[in-house]
Amino acid sequence: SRRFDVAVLGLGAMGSAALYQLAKRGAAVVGLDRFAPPHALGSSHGETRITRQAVGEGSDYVPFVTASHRIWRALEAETGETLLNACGALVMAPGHGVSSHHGKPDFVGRSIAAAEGAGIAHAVLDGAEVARRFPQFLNLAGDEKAYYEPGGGYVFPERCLAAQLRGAAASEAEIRTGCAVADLRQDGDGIRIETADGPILADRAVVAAGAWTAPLLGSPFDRLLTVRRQLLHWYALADDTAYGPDAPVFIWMYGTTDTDYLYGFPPMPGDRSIKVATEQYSTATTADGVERRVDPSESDAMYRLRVENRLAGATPEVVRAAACVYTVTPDRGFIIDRHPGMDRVLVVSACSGHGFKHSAGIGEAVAAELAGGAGRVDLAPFALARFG
Ligand code: PYC
Repeated sequence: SRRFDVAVLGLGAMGSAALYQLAKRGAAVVGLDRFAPPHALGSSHGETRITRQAVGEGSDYVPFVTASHRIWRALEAETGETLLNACGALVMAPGHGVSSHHGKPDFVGRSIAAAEGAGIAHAVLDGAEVARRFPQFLNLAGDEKAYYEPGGGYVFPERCLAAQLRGAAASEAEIRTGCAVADLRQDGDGIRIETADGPILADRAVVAAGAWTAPLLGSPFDRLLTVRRQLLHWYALADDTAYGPDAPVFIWMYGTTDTDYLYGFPPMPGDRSIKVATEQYSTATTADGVERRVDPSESDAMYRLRVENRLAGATPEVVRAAACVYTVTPDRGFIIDRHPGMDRVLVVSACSGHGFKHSAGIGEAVAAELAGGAGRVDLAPFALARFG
C-alpha cells in the first residue's frame, strides 16, 4: 500500500493546521480523525475562541499566535471568509484579587510584560477607564488593573479548521474521517498505524489527538494529562446597547480566588446573546466518557454565580450551551515533543485550554520541523523533559 511522508492523527485545531502546512510544502500526507471534523466532540468547537498576542501564559508562545494571525489573514484573503475578528481583548483583575489565570500569578502584569517585550500595541487601564470605555462590565470594584490589546479578539475555530482541511485537500492531502486509530508503532525506519480499515504506513507521524492522546499512547501521557469537562453558555441579552463595535473579548478575574473568574465574547453581529464561560480543574473525565449534555441547572448556576450583575443586559435565558474538554498538563503548558520511545512521532498535545489562538502557527512550526522551510520555532519550552 501507499506509504506517506507524514500521517497526522487527530484533525482538530493542531492536526488540521499541521496537515495544511505539511501538504502546502509538498509532503505526501494523510490526516486521520475518528469523527468528521470540524465536530463538537473535542476541544475545537463552540463558535469562538479568544485570541491575544501578549500571552500571559509565557512569552515563548508569542511566535505561535503571531504566526497564527498572519496565516488566518492569508486564509481569509484566499477564501473570502472571516476567520478572525480583532474586536480587542481585555484582561482584568481588581487590585485586591488574585489575578491568577491558567496557573500563572499576576496574569495582568504578565500580559503587560509580554506586550512590552514583543512590542505589541496595548494600553493599561484602571477601573475608571474600563467603566468609561466598556459599559458592559457592571459592579467593578474600582481598583481594577486591566490590560487592553486592540489587536486581540476572537477567531472562529470551526471555520479555521474547515479552511485548513480544504487547503490541505487542495494540496493533495488524503483525509480519512471516521477512522479511529487502534495502535501506532515505530517499525525500524517507519511508522505503522493500525485502523479498522487496515494499516497505514508513514515515515513519520504527528499525534494531535487532544483528549485521545493518553488512551492512544499510554505512558507517560496517561500520567501527565488530565481531561477536564468545561461548559460554554450563551445567554440572551434583554438590551445590547452596552455592546458597541468596540466591545472586547474579556478575561475577568473578579474575585479573590482563581475560580472567581469569567471570560466571554461580545455578541456576534446580528445576534442578541453573549457567550461566557469559566473553567474548572477539580473534576476529571475522559475523552469518551465525558457528559456532553449541559444540564439547565448548570447554566442556571453559572448565571446566578457569575453573570448576573456583572454583564449588562444579560438574562438567565439560555440560548445555547455546550460542553467541551480541556486536556491539561501538570504545569498547564503545552507538550510539543518527540515521543520518548518513538523518535519518528511528534506529539502535539496537550494544550491545556489555551491552544486555539496558537494552532495555525503551531501547524507551521510542526511542518517546518518535519519538512523544513520557514516558520521554525524553538520547541524546547514545550518539551516533555520538564516533567522529569
Ligand atoms: O486562552 O484566552 C484564552 C482562554 C480564556 C479562557 C480559556 N482560554
